[in-house]
Amino acid sequence: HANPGGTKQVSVNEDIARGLESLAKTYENAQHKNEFQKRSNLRAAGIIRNHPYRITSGKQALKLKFIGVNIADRIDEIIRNGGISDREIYEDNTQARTVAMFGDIYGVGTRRANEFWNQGARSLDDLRSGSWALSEAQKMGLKYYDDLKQRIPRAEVTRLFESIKRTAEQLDGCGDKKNDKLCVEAMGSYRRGEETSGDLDILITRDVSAGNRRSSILGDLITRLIEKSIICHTLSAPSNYADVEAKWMGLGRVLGADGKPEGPMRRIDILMVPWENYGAALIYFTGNDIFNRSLRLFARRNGYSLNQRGLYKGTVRDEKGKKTTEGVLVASRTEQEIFDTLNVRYRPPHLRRP
Ligand code: DCP
Ligand code: MG
Ligand code: MN
Repeated sequence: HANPGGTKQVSVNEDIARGLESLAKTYENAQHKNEFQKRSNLRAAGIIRNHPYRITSGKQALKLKFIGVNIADRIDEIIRNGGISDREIYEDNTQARTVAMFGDIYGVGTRRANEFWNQGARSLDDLRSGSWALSEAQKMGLKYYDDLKQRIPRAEVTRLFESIKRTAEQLDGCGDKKNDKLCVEAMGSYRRGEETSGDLDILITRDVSAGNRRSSILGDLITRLIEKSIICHTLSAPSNYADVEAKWMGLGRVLGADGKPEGPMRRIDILMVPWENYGAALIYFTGNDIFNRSLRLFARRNGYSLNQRGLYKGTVRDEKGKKTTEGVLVASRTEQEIFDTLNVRYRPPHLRRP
């Protein structure tokens, strides 16, 4: 046994553990925090410190639980240089920050962000020049990087929403007078009453209860919004604008008093749903996502299944939890109906947190 007396003793791997801890600290100090990297370095430091025998190489450390190739490389460096140098800390810090910045580009995930780094990109301007394989959404994300990073003040969400709602109601047969009532609501963080929003989420349905038309207005609405230059780019269009359920995602901004675009570019999501599913869509699109997950879990534990279209009873799932039978729709028209059926008290949007 390496520590026969059982007394507290400095680990035979103390230098390696300290090196990994100092690396973990750089992640903590990084402008973009990288919790995952920080925690994996700290966990590795603990494991190495408690290992009873001297670790002499990264390869040897790889055999230990929770030590991966990145940490193993670090261990080799520490052993080689007797610690982590300031230069290494700086380089590590820069990589973590840059990869996090790439990951903040709309449409870029962690994997792609790391690929950009490995392919030599070191700045947003590097990505803007050169021949990178970028999707249309990523190009827009890059172009409006600074705009899209900012949250939208509530007053601006209101203005943008009102201008879109007005445009919708001006469409043929959509005005209140024509008895073809259109419901246009601002959703997400805005409906929950938050002071700022990451984007503007809009839910639209057509009240068909008085025999009105069911048809979608989404295609016409987007066309009109582009003509008015409220909408500037489409990031994702529905496969068929005429579907009664369809989602559009894109970019737009408020117009000034002179009718000219004003202020930063903003993300806009518009969801058109059938009247029958309106309540379930309201719950889904109001969120937040954690509240949704817990309500869905609650439904499931009580023999139901809840999604953005409705609440179902008698859903059958296989061992993996995958649905094999959808079940029977029991509530979907209003939020109240869904809460009542689940036998939970109605929760107003501003309290929809887990
Ligand atoms: N939603 C969800 N699960 C997801 C994404 C979204 O349940 N994976 C639902 C809940 C969200 C709503 O859609 O509240 C709107 O999505 P947003 O991403 O726009 O999130 P929020 O509007 O809540 O926040 P933000 O202010 O950042 O836009
Ligand atoms: Mg939102
Ligand atoms: Mn959204």
